[in-house]
Amino acid sequence: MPENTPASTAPFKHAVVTGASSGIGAATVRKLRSEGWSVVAVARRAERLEALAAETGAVPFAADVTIDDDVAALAAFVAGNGGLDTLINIAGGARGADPMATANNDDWEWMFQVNVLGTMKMVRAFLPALRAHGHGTILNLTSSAALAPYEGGGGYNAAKFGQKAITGALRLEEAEHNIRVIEVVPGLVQTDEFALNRLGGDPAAAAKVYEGVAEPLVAEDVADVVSYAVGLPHHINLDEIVIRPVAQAANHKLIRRL
Ligand code: 8X3
Repeated sequence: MPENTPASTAPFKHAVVTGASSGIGAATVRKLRSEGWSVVAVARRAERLEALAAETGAVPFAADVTIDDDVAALAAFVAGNGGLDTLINIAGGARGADPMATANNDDWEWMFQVNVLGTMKMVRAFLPALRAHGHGTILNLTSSAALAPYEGGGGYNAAKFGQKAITGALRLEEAEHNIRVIEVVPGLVQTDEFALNRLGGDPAAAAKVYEGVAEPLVAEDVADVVSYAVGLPHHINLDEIVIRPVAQAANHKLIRRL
């Protein structure tokens, strides 16, 4: 950066990416690194982060976004390692596909913790640095489950509707601080862990989610869109990007060729 360029107006390209141990988070770290970003990769599973760091040159930091002390330690670490201009909240997920009649308290609480409270805690911790930077970006990964409820989706729908709501509030609150807030809203994405985690680790049940779908999205498809959105000139805000496979014309219309 030229010496006379104020830090607050310079392109910076320092990102923090959560959910980095697998799936869309890991693919996003790979994509951003390939485009020259500095990345702090965050997830609970340290060994996976170490492998990703060795592969990509990202800086690993093991933390649980739902734990206040972890988030505070992460914020201090980032502040001491070059700061950030872009926060990418990918940590999240679904547990269970029960109807309301048999809803499981623990599953619902976990989904609210990681999708809603985890996003809030990360945003709250990093807003001071993003405001100080002057051209901050926050990207939250929600889901098409935030657009329409479906049977067996109640807990996940509620968590993702909630995460969508806080993303909207944040955009309104932070515009005056020149922080753009992007929401990426994926539909069916075939990853190693999403359906497996949701369905109690049952690989056959997880495979059925994608059965007969010619080309579900993969993590790299979403990572491409994430990196495009955060790489645009800062005055352009893609507020809300819905990304689905062609075979999924809507939540309720998924073409399976069986
Ligand atoms: C995942 C999309 O269709 O399983 O976030 O709710 S869906």
